[in-house]
Amino acid sequence: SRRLFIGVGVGALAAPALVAGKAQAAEFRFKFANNFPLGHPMNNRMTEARDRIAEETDGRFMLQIFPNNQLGSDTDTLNQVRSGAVEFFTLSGIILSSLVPVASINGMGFAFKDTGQVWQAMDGELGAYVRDKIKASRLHVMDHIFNNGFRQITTSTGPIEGPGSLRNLKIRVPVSPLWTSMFQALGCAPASINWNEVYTALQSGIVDAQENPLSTIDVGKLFEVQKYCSLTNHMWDGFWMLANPRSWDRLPDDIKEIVSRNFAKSTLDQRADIDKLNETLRVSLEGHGMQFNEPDPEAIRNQLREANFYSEWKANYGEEAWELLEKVTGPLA
Ligand code: X2X
Repeated sequence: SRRLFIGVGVGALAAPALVAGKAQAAEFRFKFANNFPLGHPMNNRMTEARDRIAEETDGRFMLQIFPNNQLGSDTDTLNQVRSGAVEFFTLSGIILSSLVPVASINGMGFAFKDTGQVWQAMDGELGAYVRDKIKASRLHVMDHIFNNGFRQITTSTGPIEGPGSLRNLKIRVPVSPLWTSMFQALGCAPASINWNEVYTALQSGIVDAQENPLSTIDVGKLFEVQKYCSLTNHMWDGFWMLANPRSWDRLPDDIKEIVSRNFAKSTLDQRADIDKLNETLRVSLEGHGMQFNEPDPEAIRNQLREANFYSEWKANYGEEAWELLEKVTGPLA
């Protein structure tokens, strides 16, 4: 019968085991795009969310995961989630700031002491403030931010021992005014490059350095093209789960609730996975030949103070946002 045939095509990407018995195409098929390969905790945990949601909605809602910038660079995919070509997209708040200026505030240099402070701010008033601004920019955003982690500097040329090593360093930074401003204040020559071009840019020597959390250095195999890793912990970065607002609003309330709850669970699971990786990956990266050092962060931070970096960004974000940040971190400048 016809019913049997319809069932065959359903769910190549979307939880085949759970829907194999269903003779009905999903009512809602939403794409989720992101910049990490399969095997990264964000994709592992979102795969679990996909399967739980398929089961709880009885196959009505199917998530299709497009990893590894398959649908385009981060800059391109931001346009796609705005237009509705993609329904969900995870993007660093710091990159999102090209559209929503205050969204980079979690990346303020040397602001958070540890991830405890990060969650206090991002699950608290500061995160709520940022999400309101994102929603006012005609994007929907889920309540919890994924973990990328504290960022470290890698180079092919030599370790970062202090502010002097940063002078004229040709370093890749993601496409974002905060990143460019911060590394200029540190005396570097930053180049804005999307993540999907970073490996090639390092390999071909367009830049000599980049900065990312250890889990991202590892998943991007940057140890193949970078020798030194300096543990600067210079900023914390995370990913907001953005949704096209028209697509989101089309969902019935019961499905919205199931999706929100399962995304939230997977986000909290992913945070813990990443914290663990960032704590333990040093040894494995050393095994790949990387050399680590731990420069004094205060000396680098002083360079930012002297360049008036903090007062400039306080003025950019405004008093209200800055106060919410300092409420958690203490005075920054
Ligand atoms: O582009 C980067 O460096 C990355 C992967 O960390 C982000 O998505 C911000």
